[in-house]
Amino acid sequence: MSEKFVDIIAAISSSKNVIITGHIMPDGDSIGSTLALGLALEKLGKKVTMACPDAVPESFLFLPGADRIHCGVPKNDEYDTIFVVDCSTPDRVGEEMQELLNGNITVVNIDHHINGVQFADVSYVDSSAAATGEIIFDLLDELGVIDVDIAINLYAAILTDTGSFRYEATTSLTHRRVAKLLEFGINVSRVTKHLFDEKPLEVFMVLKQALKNLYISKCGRAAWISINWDELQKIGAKDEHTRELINYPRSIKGVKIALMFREPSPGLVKVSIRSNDDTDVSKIAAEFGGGGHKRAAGCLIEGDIETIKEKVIEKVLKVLD
Ligand SMILES: [Mn+2]
Repeated sequence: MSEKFVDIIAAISSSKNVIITGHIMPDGDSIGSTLALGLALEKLGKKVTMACPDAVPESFLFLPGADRIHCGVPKNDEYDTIFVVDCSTPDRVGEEMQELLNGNITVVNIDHHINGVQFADVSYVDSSAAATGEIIFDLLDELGVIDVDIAINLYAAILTDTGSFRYEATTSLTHRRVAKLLEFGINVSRVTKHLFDEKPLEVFMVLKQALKNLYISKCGRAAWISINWDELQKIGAKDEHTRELINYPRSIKGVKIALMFREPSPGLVKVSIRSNDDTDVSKIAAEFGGGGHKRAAGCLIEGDIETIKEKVIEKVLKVLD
């Protein structure tokens, strides 16, 4: 047995009643990692509650076990251990879940973000992993508990966080892990159809609106797109329908830094920042109270979306100079 997971495996061994959660505004890595770990711990005889601070986005509802994910913290339960996946800071689990972290409970954190905060009793952070799903794969592989349902969840986690193996964080190890997952009998075309090729109409309505707000800086090295709360309301779209918008400014030739501004609730602005070269955008996000990875970062800022856009773009242009 390898040394790297001894503390996590000890925490698993001494647990009986566990809760697992990922982050607010969940992505595929957050949901897939929660499910994979949850299904595995159940096979190991634990009482498992899988939770998510926000509702599971529609495109992930096909994942095995997704119907069991509880939105928020289920009340009246006495957990001995909480597993927090894909979260670099405790506030990523949302206010309600964060209260749980402060209680009489063992906190285990498994993550792959850089510059995170140490908030758990047991932490395993590997920023060389392209997805938290890669770390969970190693752990569950070592425990010998992976089956096809768990494999599908890990595959979805890794596929979504690597942009289908297109992002820089993708390594030969990523592919080796996925090769092992496929051996469990994943129906690749079915999974990728659900994840990428079957989009709700709202996604296109949002795109149509947001493209009217696609801009590029004079220097051509920064581009941004945005959609505000009123526009989302008119369409009847949810925040989950906006997640692909960042790809449009990001894929303009010559753009070094791309941004997306959206307003998931009135007066709250989510900024996503992507880097196409060596600029570390997690540093830009950190200046506004956020974080992330070198090439993909974000922050949540309260205030007027137009003012926030101006401020963040000004900072980005300064960094590019
Ligand atoms: Mn992730």
